[in-house]
Amino acid sequence: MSAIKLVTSKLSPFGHRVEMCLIEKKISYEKVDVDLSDKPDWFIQDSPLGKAPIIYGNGRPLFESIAICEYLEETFHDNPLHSKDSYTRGWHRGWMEFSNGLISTIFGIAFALDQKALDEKLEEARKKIANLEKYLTSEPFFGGQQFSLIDVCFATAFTPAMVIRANYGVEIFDEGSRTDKYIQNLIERESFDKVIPDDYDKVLEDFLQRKNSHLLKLGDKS
Ligand SMILES: N[C@@H](CCC(=O)N[C@@H](CS)C(=O)NCC(=O)O)C(=O)O
Repeated sequence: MSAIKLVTSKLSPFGHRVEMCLIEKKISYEKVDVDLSDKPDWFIQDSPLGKAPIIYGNGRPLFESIAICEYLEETFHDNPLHSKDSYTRGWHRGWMEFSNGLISTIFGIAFALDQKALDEKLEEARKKIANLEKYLTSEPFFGGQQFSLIDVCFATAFTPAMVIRANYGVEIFDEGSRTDKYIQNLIERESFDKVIPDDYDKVLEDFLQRKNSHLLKLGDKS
């Protein structure tokens, strides 16, 4: 039997974050995807904020992806994803919060209904990424050689940005930049490959259609 049951949705970067953490830490889990546009009653009952992901482990369902990842890290000691140094952990936790803001801005690009809204969100994203770029001074990962929770957060935060760039031609970060190289290092991770569904592009496109996203008007994706 799996130690953890993860309830998420196929497109959720927060769910991808938790699943990547589970894989990196080699924790056995089972996964259930829910349709967030038609939430089942049990999900509404169990998720206090009505959001995915949640996990079932040892007691009441846990919610909020960072709280979940921190729980996993504190409980399953093998394959640590946090530095032993408390100051570094604090630094990384600050950047984890930054990654949440980045996700919301990147999804703002996806939600934009016209060119003006898209340009505004794009400028916001590029400012945030320029800020990150200043601190990307180690390789191959955020903290150097050790792959950490903050790398999980950035890998999964940037996934929609990569697909938006590839399929809709919107450059959220510059090719060849430190951010670009950093993301390349992250996506080579086996755990990343495992959590991003094969039909991610299609799921994102369906989502953009439901939201009437301006991105779909930006040209032929073939
Ligand atoms: N802060 C939350 C964010 C979770 C979140 O926004 N999940 C989205 C999917 S990516 C969701 O469930 N949206 C459905 C809704 O808000 O109704 C976390 O880190 O878990």
